[in-house]
Amino acid sequence: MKIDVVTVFPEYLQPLDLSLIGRARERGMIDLTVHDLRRWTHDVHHSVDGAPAGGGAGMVMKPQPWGECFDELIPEAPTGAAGPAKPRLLVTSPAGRPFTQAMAHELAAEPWLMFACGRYEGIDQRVVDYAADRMEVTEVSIGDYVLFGGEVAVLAIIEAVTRLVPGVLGNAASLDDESHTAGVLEAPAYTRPAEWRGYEVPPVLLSGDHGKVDRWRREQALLRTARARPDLLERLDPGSLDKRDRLL
Ligand code: 6GU
Repeated sequence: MKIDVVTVFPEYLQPLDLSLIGRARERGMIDLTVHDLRRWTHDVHHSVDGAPAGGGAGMVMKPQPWGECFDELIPEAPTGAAGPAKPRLLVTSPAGRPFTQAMAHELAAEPWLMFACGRYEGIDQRVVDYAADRMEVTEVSIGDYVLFGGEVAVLAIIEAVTRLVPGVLGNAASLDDESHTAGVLEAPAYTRPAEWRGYEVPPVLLSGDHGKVDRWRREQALLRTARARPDLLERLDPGSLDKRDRLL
């Protein structure tokens, strides 16, 4: 998978050199490049923003550097070489479509993702409209709160997406029952020792009875979901319920 990130703060994306994503990049499974938007400015101050049309507080990212960035990074016509002609463009915005595990799966199937990190009061809307006439564009948000800019959102999205790319995660089985894949949250986890500061690992987990362990985990998962995310239980597909599930 090819990933480009365009930002005015490339240093913000340094964590992508670390850990599992760094390893996936070294192994060639993820081809990720971070670009400084100021590379496509021409004035001495490398300015990327301007006052909002119509007035108001804050600054808006101006279209010119974004346009020249797209011109350079995205070929106008297929070159005939291998690889996709156009990326799927993700523009970060608190006004975007909510990012979910389902969208992570959708993005993990794309051959080329490009992230445009919005800063200040956002990017001039014509950048989005221009791109949408030429490629698939999704404005995306990671939750109902406001960040200074999209960089942290892009870190979260890239982490959620790349761990679904085959070969990136060491143990693919850990993708199966995790929180949000099954529509309910995961049961709590424990490890050794069996007793710690007077707190015990639930004895069923040490019983060796896999059937009982599965049933306990299922009940804990439903209980946890009812407490922390009742909205998820309401949206649960009745077909995913087991006849032994007792909904509280
Ligand atoms: Cl993607 N960007 C910004 N600036 N704030 C956000 C967000 C994105 N998602 C939630 N809040």
